[in-house]
Amino acid sequence: MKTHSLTLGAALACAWLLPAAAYAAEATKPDAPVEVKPGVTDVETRYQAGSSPIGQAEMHQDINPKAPPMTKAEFEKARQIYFERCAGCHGVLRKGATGKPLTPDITLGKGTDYLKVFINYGSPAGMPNWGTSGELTAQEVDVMARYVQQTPPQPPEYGLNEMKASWKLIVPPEKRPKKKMNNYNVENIFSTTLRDSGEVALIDGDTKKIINIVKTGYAVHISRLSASGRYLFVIGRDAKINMIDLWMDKPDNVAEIKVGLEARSVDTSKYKGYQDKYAIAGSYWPPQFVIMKGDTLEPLKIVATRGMTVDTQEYHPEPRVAAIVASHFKPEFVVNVKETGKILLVNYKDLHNLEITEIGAARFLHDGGWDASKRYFLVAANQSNKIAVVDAKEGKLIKLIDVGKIPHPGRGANFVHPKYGPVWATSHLGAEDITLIGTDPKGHPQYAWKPVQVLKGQGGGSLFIKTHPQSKHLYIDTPLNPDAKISQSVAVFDINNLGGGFKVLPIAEWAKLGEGAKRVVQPEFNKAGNEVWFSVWNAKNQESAVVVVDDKTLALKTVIKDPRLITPTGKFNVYNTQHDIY
Ligand code: DHE
Repeated sequence: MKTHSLTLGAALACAWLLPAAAYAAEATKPDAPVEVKPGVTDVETRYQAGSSPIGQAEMHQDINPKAPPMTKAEFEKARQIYFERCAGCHGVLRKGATGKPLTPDITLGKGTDYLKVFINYGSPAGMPNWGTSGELTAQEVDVMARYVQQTPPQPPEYGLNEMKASWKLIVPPEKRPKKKMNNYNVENIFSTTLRDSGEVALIDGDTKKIINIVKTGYAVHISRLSASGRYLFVIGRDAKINMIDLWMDKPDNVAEIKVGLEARSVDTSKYKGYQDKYAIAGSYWPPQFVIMKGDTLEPLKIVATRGMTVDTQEYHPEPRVAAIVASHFKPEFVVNVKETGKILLVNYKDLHNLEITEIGAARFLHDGGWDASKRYFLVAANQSNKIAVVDAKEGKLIKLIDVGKIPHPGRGANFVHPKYGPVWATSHLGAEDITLIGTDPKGHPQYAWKPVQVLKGQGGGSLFIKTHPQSKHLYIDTPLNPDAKISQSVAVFDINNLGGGFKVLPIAEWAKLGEGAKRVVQPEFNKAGNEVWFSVWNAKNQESAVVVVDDKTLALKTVIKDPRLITPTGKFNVYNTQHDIY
C-alpha cells in the first residue's frame, strides 16, 4: 500500500474532532512526519466524524449467533469507539449517513478479516485509515471488525417525560429583573463557545473584558438570541440548552433542559406577535425537534423527523436535525432535516393542529442563512454539493444550485456586488471556491439563484465566511486546511474589487501564542460593523485567544487572552445574531 507523509499540521487536521483528551495529546506531539495514506486523510471526513456523546447512554447488547463472539467488555469498548469515531458518518444505528451503512446483513457477508483490512487501511472513498494512522491499535481494529457484525445497539428514545425530568427553571420569569440591571452594552456582547470546557464566555464587545463564564452543556455548538435580544440560548452537543438572561446584574442561566442525547441547533420565534414566545431545538438523537416556551424552556411539542428520503424515497430511521432558522414572514420555523433532505416549514401558530409544509430539497442539509431581505433561506446540502433556496414567503423551493465540493457557509455572507447586485456567498470544505449567488429576483432577475461568480480563496478546509452591511470586506477562514500557514490565517477580499485577489491576515501569528494547532475559525462582526473577531483555537491544554481586527484598515486592534478562554470556537454578537445580520 503506497503512503506519503504529512507534517503535524496535516496530522492535526486528521486528529480533527478526536475526543478532547486525545485531541489535546495529539496537539502536543512534536512536528514529526506522520505516515498517511493518500486519499483517506480528507479533512472533511474527519470533520463529519466528530465524537458523539451518545456513547455514554446505556444500550443493550443483542447476541447474534451468526456474528463472531465478543465479551461484554469488548462490546462496551467497541461501542464507545464507535460513538467517538464512527457514528458521525455511519449513523447511530449504522444504517448509513454521510458514510456507508454497516448493518449485519452487509458486514456478516464481508467477515472479520476483510473488515479488519478496511478499518486498518481506510478507503479512497473517504474512510479514514484508523489502523495505519496509529489512532486505533491492532487490538482495537480487531474488536471493531467484530463489533460491526453485531446487531447495532439502539440508544434510548427521549420524550416529554425525560425532557421534563431534566428541566430546571432556575429563576422563574416573575423573579427576573423588570428592567436591565447592568450597565453593559448588551447588544454588543459576544457569546463565545468554549468548546472543551462546557462553558460560554460572555465578552463585552466595547471593553473586550469577560463579563461572565457561564456553565453549559458539553461542547456547546451555537448561541442564538430571542427576538427581543434579552435572552441568549446556547445548545451543547449533549442536547442541553441553557437560557441566559442578559438583563441580570451579571448575566447568567435562568433555565436549562436536555432535549435529547445529541443536538446542534436552537432558535426562537421571531414573527410579529410571537417575539420571545417560543424556542425550538433540533436533535441528532433521537431524530426530532421540540418546541418550548420561550421564557422558561418548558417543552410543549415534540415532532419526530424519521421518514422517507427525498430522492430514492426509502425509509431513514435517523434523519438528524441540522440548521433551524426563524421566519420573519410567517409564524414559522425552518427546520432542515439532514439525511432525508427535507426542509420543514413548521407553523407555530397552533401547536395542537400543527401545520408543517414539507419541502423536498437534497440530502445532507447542514448549515445556512437568510439572504439580505430575509425572505429567502439558502442552505447547504453539503455532501450533495448543492445550495437549496427556499422562499419563506411563498413556502416553496426556488432552486437547487450546483456549487463546489462540500459547501459550508455557516450562515453565509450577504453583500451588494458591484455588477450582480445583492449576492449571498458560501465557501467550501472540499474546494478553494467562494461561490457568489445572486439573490435579487426583482432588481437583477437575470442573476437570481445563479452562481454569478466563483472566487478562488486560500484553499479548501473553509468553514465560515462573513461580512457586514457596514463593511467593504469579505472574510474567509480555512481552519481545516492541512497547511498550517493557511489554517492559521484568513483571506480578505475587497468587495469593490473582487477580481483583485485577496489579502492574507496572519491572525494566529498576531495572537502570539505558544505551540499548537492554532486554527483560526469563524469571523464575527461587532454591532457597529467596524471590527471583526476571530477565534484562535488551540488544544484544551494550550493557550488560545480571540483576535480583533479593524475592518477598515485590516490592522490588528486587540488580542483577547485569558486563562479561562479554553478552546474558543464560535462567537455570536448579540445584535447581529438577533437581527440575522451576516
Ligand atoms: Fe458545527 C453550525 C453541525 C463540527 C462550529 N454545525 C452548525 C450547524 C450544524 C452543525 C447542524 C448549524 C446550526 C444552526 O444554524 O442551527 N458541526 C456540526 C456537525 O455535525 C459537525 C460536522 C461534527 C460534530 O461532531 O459536531 C460539526 N462545528 C463543528 C466543529 O468542529 C466546529 C468548527 C467547532 C465547534 O465548536 O465544535 C463547529 N458549527 C460551528 C459553529 C456554527 C456551527 C461556530 C455556527 C456558525 C454560525 O455562524 O452560525
